[in-house]
Amino acid sequence: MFSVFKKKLKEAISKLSKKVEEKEIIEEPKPAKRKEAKKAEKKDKKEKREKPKIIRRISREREIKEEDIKDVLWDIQLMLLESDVALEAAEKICEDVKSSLIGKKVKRDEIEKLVKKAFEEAIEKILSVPKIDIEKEIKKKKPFVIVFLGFNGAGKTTTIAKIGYLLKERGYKVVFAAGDTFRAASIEQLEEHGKKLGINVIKHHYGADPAAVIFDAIKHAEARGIDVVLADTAGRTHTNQSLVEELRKICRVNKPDLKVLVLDALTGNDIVEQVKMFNEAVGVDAYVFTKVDVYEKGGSIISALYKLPRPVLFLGKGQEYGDLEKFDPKKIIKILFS
Ligand SMILES: Nc1nc2c(ncn2[C@@H]2O[C@H](COP(=O)(O)OP(=O)(O)O)[C@@H](O)[C@H]2O)c(=O)[nH]1
Ligand SMILES: [Mg+2]
Repeated sequence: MFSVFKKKLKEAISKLSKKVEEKEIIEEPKPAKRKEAKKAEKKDKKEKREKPKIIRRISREREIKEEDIKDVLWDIQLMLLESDVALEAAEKICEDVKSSLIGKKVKRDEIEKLVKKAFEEAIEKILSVPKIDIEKEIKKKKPFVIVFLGFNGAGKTTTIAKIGYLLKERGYKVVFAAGDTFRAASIEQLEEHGKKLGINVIKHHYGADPAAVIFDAIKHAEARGIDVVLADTAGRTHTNQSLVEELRKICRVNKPDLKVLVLDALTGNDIVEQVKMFNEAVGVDAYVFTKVDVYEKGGSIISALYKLPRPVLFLGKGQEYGDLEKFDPKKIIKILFS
C-alpha cells in the first residue's frame, strides 16, 4: 500500500528543497561598487575552496512563503489524485499543509521533516475516525445482527466468512444469513464457507426476498442462543434503484445493529460515489476495506473516510480466513512516511 504515494512525495520534497536553495543564492547580498565586487568575488572564491559549498547553504534559514510552495503543493495535489485520493480530500489536505508551512522558518535540511510532518498531520486528521471493537459491540445485544452492504465483488461474502471465523475462534456462536439471493452461486459460496467453519447458513431459494431470509436467521439465532447473525446481501440488482429499495426493506424489517459497508480498496476514487449511495440508502455505521494486500495506492481509504468518517471494523488483507487486520491510522501513516 502507498508505494506510489511515497515515491511521489519524495520527488516533491526534493523539488522544494532545491527551490529553497536557489532562493538563497539569488538573495546573496551584492556589493555596491565594482572594486568591492571584485574583491568580494576573490574572497568568495577563496572561501569556496576552503569550505564546501553545501555547508554554507545549510546554515541559512529562510521563511517559507506562499510562492515557494505553490508548485510543490500542486505536485502534491496531483500525487494525491494519482494515488486515488478524491479531489475534495486532496484539496483539503493541501490546504492544511499550506497553512501549516507558510511562515515557518526553515533550514534546507529541515524541509523534508517539516513537509512530512505537515502531511502526516493533515492525513492523520482524516484517518482519525472513531474506533470500534466488534466484541464490545456484540456483547450489547443477543443476537447482534450485522448486515454487510457493498457492490458485487467488493468482498462481502469473503469478509463475512473471515469475521465468522474470528468470532467463532473467540467463543461466540454465529449464524450466516444468505441474503444475496440474486447473484448466481452466492448461496453455495456462503454454504461452502459455513461447512468449512462449522457455521450454520440460513437460506431460501434464488430470487427469494432477502429481508425474509435475514428475518429467519434472526429467529433461528433467538431460538438457539446464537450471539451473532452475519447477513450477506446482493451487491447489485437490476438497477441501483431496486438495490436501494431492497436494502431499505432489509433494514426496515430486521433493524440491524450494525450496517457495515464493504469496499474494495482497488475501486479508486469512485469509492466516494459508493459511500454516498449506500449511506443515503440505509446509512453506513462502519467500513471494511478489502484487498488492501494488493492495493498499492492507498488513497481510496482516505477518500472514503473524508467523505463519511465512520469506524473501520477491519482491513481485508488476503483470501485466507485469518487475513483480517485491525485498522490503525498510526500504522498507515508509518507506511506512508517511512
Ligand atoms: N486479495 C484479496 N482478495 C479478496 C479479499 N477479499 C475478497 N477477495 C476476493 O475478491 C473476490 C470477490 O469476493 P466476494 O466475497 O465474493 O465478493 P462479494 O461479491 O462482495 O460477496 C473473491 O475472489 C475473493 O476471494 C482481500 O482482502 N484480498
Ligand atoms: Mg457475495
